[in-house]
Amino acid sequence: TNRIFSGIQPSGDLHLGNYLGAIRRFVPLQDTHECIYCVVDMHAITVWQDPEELRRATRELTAAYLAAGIDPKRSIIFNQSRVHQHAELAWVFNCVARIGWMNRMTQFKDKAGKNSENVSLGLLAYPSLMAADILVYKATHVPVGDDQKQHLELTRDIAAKFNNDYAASIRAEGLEPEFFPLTEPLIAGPATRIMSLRDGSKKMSKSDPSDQSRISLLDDADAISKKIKRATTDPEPLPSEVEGLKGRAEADNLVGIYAALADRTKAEVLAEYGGQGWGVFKPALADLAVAVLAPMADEMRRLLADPATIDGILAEGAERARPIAQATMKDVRRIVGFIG
Ligand code: AQP
Repeated sequence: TNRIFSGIQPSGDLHLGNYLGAIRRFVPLQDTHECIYCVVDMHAITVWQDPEELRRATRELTAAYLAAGIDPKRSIIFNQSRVHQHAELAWVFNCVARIGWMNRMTQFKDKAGKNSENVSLGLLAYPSLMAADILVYKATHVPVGDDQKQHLELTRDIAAKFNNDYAASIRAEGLEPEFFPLTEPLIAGPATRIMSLRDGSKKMSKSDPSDQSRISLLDDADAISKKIKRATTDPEPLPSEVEGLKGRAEADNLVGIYAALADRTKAEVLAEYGGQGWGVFKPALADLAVAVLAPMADEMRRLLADPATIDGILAEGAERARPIAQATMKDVRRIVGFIG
């Protein structure tokens, strides 16, 4: 069977990049795969989160999943901390993975910066927990943004090393030699990396201190329009061909956002807007963004008005996820040699 797992951290305001690069892509996969979509609250606390804010962000992300069209009857939606097997398997993986592997992760280097001695141990071990999230369900595919590819490769390395280190025990227990699958990425279409509105060389991110750098999923029409109008650009008009976007990171980003929101290619967008200035293109982009995002924001607000229902959906999702995770951990305990 084909099983998908993916997760997003409730670590701040969800933004257009999270939507176009992740959430929106989760929806059609429900037609072809068994899907597990997680709110990875344990990942979020690798950097300090205010507890009340963590609860708010957990509900907001759940509301975004639902408003985008993820159906909690067909797919499993839950928050990670509720299914304890994630943490349990992550510990085993901490003992399988090597510190050197973790030190090589570019996201760790970016997030830790120069201060790498004084970030949480959890931030370094993050990919090990991510591997546990995926492999505790033996997921075959993970839809990831291009920024998460390196972590998924590490997940495969951990699976392979576990299968190899414990090969004799896996055989003795009568289990499949490829006990953990080598999970494949699901390659995304174009515009999977949305860049900051202030700086075309940085990705749009929840943790960017500038609110102007991102379009948040709960921004109202006015805020969306203002942010797009103020977005950094060069003074040149739009080129007529995709080639002309080379070396123009900001222009490339805005055209990419338009294309993704309109479900068209950049070439098609440029065929329409090539030669036009920003005074024409930015208002058109703002209108399009509002048309796509406003209905979703309305639905998110409606859902968030009733937090008990959201919490109930997460609880039910966890009830469905847990037996799958328990079955894997039961085997893992025997494979590793734990009694009981
Ligand atoms: N700018 C982006 N463009 C496209 N996709 C993106 N994703 C994140 N930023 C962009 C995708 O959204 C999912 C969320 O991942 P995450 O919550 O685990 O954290 P992240 O990738 O570190 O995302 P953020 O928003 O930048 O959060 P912070 O600032 O906390 O690090 C992933 O599928 C990711 O690919």
